[in-house]
Parts: sequence; structure tokens; C-alpha cells
Amino acid sequence: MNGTLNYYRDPASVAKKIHVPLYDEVLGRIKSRYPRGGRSLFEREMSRLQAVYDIAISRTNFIRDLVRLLDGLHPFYWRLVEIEFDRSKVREAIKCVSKARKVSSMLWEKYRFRLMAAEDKRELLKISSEARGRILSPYRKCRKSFELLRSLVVFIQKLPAIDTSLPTVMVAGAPSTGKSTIVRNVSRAVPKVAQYPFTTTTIHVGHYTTGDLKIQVIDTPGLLDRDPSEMNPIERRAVAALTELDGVILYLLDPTETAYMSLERQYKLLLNVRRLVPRKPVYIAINKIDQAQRTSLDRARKIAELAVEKNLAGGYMLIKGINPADARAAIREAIKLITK
Ligand SMILES: Nc1nc2c(ncn2[C@@H]2O[C@H](COP(=O)(O)OP(=O)(O)OP(=O)(O)O)[C@@H](O)[C@H]2O)c(=O)[nH]1
Ligand SMILES: [Mg+2]
Repeated sequence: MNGTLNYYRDPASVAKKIHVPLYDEVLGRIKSRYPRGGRSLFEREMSRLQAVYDIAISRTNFIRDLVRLLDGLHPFYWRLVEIEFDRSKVREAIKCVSKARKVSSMLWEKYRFRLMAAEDKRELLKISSEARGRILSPYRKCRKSFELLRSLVVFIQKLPAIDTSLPTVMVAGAPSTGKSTIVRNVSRAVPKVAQYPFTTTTIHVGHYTTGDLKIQVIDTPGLLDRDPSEMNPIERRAVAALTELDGVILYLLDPTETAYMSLERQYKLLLNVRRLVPRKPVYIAINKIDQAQRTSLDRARKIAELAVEKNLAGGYMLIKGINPADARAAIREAIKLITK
């Protein structure tokens, strides 16, 4: 957990210790551990019932760790979870398993006494068989819940580790503006770089140390200039980072002929980002200056100046992000907006 905020710093490592069995696996475990023969009929039936109950409970102990994990999940991670999972369904699934544990405990108490009070062999066998069925029944009803919770835990196991206490630069912009190139060039993170849009589909985290300052650098997927309600899951992951994490946004402008979006649309996108995060500092880097034509560069500069004038950005610079020194300089300039 993060000491000050009580959030898990690396939920993936916590989730890796949680195993969610499927209902059939719980059943399989019971069958393989089923006590057979030996002692008196009463003892045998009692120990069978006990095995059913004990295994069902011990196999679902994960629910406590999972609830604790979800309670300590930073809102950013919750946003990522909610892109893939319906939160109310997750809640229902947890309720289903928790309830099954409670109901089975009550039934176990009840049937233990009924077994003890059985008057003959036939009644004993009848009560015992009924008890096993009823103790397992609430778990069987959670079949889908087990599946959902398992995929949720597997999803959390893959979430990136974000340290909310570090000064953070979130690299954002339209597709193919060169975001991942910069993150690769300043850190050990290795997000894929390619010419096609939406190469990055999820959040990547790297670290860049300059002097005494350790900076967390976050690569986000490309954004399109459209309303959040129309965004695809890839864009929504970028928005999750921009809105939920503290830090400064390094907004890249691509002034080249081959840019995915015109400079006007990239400006419009900046306005959209501003609307999403009105108070977060933004620093603009006009990227790929090695490839841009003079006229486009002038236009990009005008746009950046307008953005600074309108308080949409705290400053701008021109870079070629493929050059590691330029990439580092952009991160250092951006972080100044929050560390000065
Ligand atoms: N000429 C030139 N090309 C660059 C520069 N920076 C990045 N590129 C190229 O631009 C293309 C896209 O780069 P990426 O880093 O994948 O861009 P991205 O913004 O992460 O793209 P998405 O993840 O798809 O949004 C790649 O072909 C890079 O090599 C630069 O400074 N100069
Ligand atoms: Mg990328």
C-alpha cells in the first residue's frame, strides 16, 4: 500500500497472490479429497460433510483478499477496470460468493446437529446427502461470478505499477505524434513504436532521473478529437491516466505532412483535453522538427503560442523526439511546471 493514501502502489503484484478457482475446480477438489470408507457410518458421513464445507470455504477465502485489493485500488486503476468490467456486476459477483460462504456456514451448523440426531442409517444417509447438496448449492449459483472474478484478477495482474508519490509527466496527443518514441528515449520502458496509429493500446510507465529528481513518465495511447462518450477503449485508457493521475501533461504536436491529424484538429484535441483536465498543467512539444516543412512548423509555432496565450499550456518547445537529448529536454521542461 501507499503509506499516505492507502492505495496499492502495485496492485498487479498483490493480485498475483490471489487465486480465484472456478466452481468446477472447487467441486473437483472436493471429489479428490472426499473421505472414503473406514470408520463408522456416522463418522464417515460427518467427515464427508466436513470436507465439503471446509474445502468450499478455504477455496473461497480469496474473496477477502480481493475485497481488500479492490478497496485499495487507486481511482486511476478503477477507471481502467471499468473500461473492461461492469462495476455493478463485479459487486454482484462478490456478493454472490460472500453470501454463499455465509449460507453454507449456517447450513453446516444446522446439518451437523441433524446428522447427530439421525435415528437410523437410512435417515443418516438421507440427511447427509441433502446436506452436501444444499451446502454446495449457493456456490453453484455463483458459477458465473467465479468466472468474472477470475478474469478481473487476471486483468489486475497485468496493470502497470504507478507510483502516485512521484512527479509525473503524462505524454499525450493524437495518434502517431511520437509519444512512445519519447518515453522509450528517456526511460527503460519499451512501448512499441510504429508508423501506424494506435500502436500503443495501453498505459506504459517509465522512469527518468535527472539530478536528484526521479520522474515518472507515462506513455498514453493516441487520442482523437471527439466527445468522451464516443471514445473507444484505447482512448478511454489515455483519458483515465490524464484525468486520474496527478502530474503534468506533455502534449505533442505533429507538424509533418504525414501527421495523422491536421494541426487544426490537434489544436481542437488540445481544447478537448483541457476541458477534461482544466487544472492540470500542460506543456507543448512540437515534435518531429527534422521532418517538418518550414511553413507547417511556423503554423505549429503559432498554434503553440496561441495555446500559451490562452492559458491552455504553460509553455512550448521544438524537438525531434527521436533524438534522446531532445526527448529528455522536453520531459525536463514539462516537469518544471509542477516542481518549480
Ligand atoms: N522524423 C521523425 N519521426 C519521428 C520522431 N518521433 C517519432 N517519429 C516516428 O513517428 C512514428 C510514430 O511514433 P510513435 O512513437 O509510435 O508515436 P505514438 O504517438 O506513440 O503513436 P500511437 O501509440 O500510435 O499513438 C514512428 O514511425 C516514429 O519513428 C521524430 O522526432 N522525427
Ligand atoms: Mg505510442
